[in-house]
Amino acid sequence: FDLYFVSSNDHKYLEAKNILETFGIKLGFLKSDLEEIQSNSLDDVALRKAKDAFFKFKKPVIIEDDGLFIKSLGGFPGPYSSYVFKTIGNDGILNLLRNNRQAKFVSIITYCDKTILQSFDAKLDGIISKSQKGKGWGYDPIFVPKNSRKTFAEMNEKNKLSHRYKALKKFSNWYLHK
Ligand code: ITT
Ligand code: NA
Repeated sequence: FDLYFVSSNDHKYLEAKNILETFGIKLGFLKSDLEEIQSNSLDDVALRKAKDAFFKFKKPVIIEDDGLFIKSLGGFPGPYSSYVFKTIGNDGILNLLRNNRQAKFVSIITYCDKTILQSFDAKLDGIISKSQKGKGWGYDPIFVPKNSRKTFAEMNEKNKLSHRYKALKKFSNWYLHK
């Protein structure tokens, strides 16, 4: 492989691999738990993760940092999405919400090699469903993207419209012409 995805999360890798395949890019996997700095900025977390990943493996890498931002909760869990999922989980989130259910998913893809450090971000607006629907990983059973009636977990076309798809599309345009 010319390019590797460094992450502890198999689901993220499999989706990224499938998405990049559609752009003609083959993506290897280096499964690794990168230490995440505590920061209110997803960008800072992503830059740091990418530098650590390159330093560790000395190969061209991309990493991804995601966050689910819920409007009525002031953007919570945002940069703490991973921790919040592991602690209160989807039921915990559902218990915090009332009428305003607006949310967005943000993805930052950061590329790092010997000379380049470059980020690509994208967001996808949506709402948090009233209950968990469908079988999926992470927040998929509670996130309903804009213009859809299904949660990510219930749909087949997630990889054609997700926050991950949008950020990887930007990355591909750059990577293939770099
Ligand atoms: P890394 O090792 O790559 O950091 P992670 O699972 O910790 O893996 P993030 O910090 O980027 O990944 O993700 C924040 C949280 O958001 C995490 O709990 C994920 O399960 C969840 N998440 C990210 N993308 C998602 C998606 O497409 N669908 C559902 N949940 C998602
Ligand atoms: Na993480």
